[in-house]
Amino acid sequence: MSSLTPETLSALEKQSIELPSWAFGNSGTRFKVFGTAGTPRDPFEKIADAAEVNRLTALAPSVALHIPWDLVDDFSVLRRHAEDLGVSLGTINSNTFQDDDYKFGALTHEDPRIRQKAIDHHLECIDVMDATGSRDLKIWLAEGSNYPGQADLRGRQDRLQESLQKIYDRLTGEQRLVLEYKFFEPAFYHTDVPDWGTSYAQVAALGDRAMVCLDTGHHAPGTNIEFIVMQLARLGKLGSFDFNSRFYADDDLIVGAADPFQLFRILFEVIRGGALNNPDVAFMLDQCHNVENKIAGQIRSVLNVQEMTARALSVDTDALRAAQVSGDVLGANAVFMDAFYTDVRPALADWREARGLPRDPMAAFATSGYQEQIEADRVGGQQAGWGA
Ligand code: PSV
Ligand code: MN
Repeated sequence: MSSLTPETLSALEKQSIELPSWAFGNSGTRFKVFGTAGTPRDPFEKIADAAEVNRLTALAPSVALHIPWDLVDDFSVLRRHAEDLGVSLGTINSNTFQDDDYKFGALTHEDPRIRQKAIDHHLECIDVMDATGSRDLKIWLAEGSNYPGQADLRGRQDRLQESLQKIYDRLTGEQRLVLEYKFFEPAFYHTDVPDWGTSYAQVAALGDRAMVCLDTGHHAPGTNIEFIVMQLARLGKLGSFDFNSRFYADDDLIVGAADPFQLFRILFEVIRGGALNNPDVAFMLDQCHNVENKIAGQIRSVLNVQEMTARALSVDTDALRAAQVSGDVLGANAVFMDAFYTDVRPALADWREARGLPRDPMAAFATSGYQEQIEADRVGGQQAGWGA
């Protein structure tokens, strides 16, 4: 007997989490990027690995691309390749953090030539979106300064608005712009989009199809992230999530690994705010697997999100509400914690089996032979990674 209600199972069946193409490439720290056997050499192979995650979990039907890392001659070919493997091409991520011209900023730069170059890059990303059928352009900016007095904070904010407006004006149809924030790194004194409020102010000035992207790893320790989720959902500006975990800074570790209870609390507010399975809110991973197997790391990640969603859906909201209204502090907390502590894993395994999926997708991947096959096949060429 499943401990999950039919309503919970029907919500879980609709859940989808987009995978980042860069999760399948090599990554590391500023000290070392480790190569691993079987790592994709091009976007086609990255998509094949992402499709394997989806085949075993039915949770990850789309793949986000990063430009220029994932540039190909003909995106209609890449799109067909993805569709043949049962996945689609998702969010397009721009990159203004790997060019010498952007040392002092891109969309905020003092020099109009460099600003225009950065704007043009985003317009090219929208051309890619036209070809891939992607809806969202996700912008994360590495811009800021390291020393007090180094930069004109106000001028940069104004230029950012102007640049974003030019990008936004190029969007057509259903296309959207989602602006990510991050409180520091690579700039350490000030960052031009450091928090949800700044992202909100910038996108609100653009229009309805500009939204905020909340990367769970981009907050100071102790930040109540679920409060931000609630507020953005309430304001209708929660465009997307980048899920990951952090222990110290922007670690890009497996979602739910550092603090599963935080993930539970975030998903509770997602559900409360009507954002679960809401087409206006994209759920993505933004992770790098430096030392663990990349495909298994992505499988573990989507399963963690699924598991915490199942727990958050299990909160007895009537009992919670009654306790809240009557001022029963500990009663309300107990209702909340009961759901968090409920082990839904056996029920999820039964449910997967009933749908023709592996009970344990991690074990299924380990015995599938897929990893051995890509290690044998992917010999030679240059493994994908930062800048590749
Ligand atoms: C850098 O912090 C980052 O992880 C951002 O979160 C972006 O989403 C990602 O890189 C891809 O550009
Ligand atoms: Mn991110």
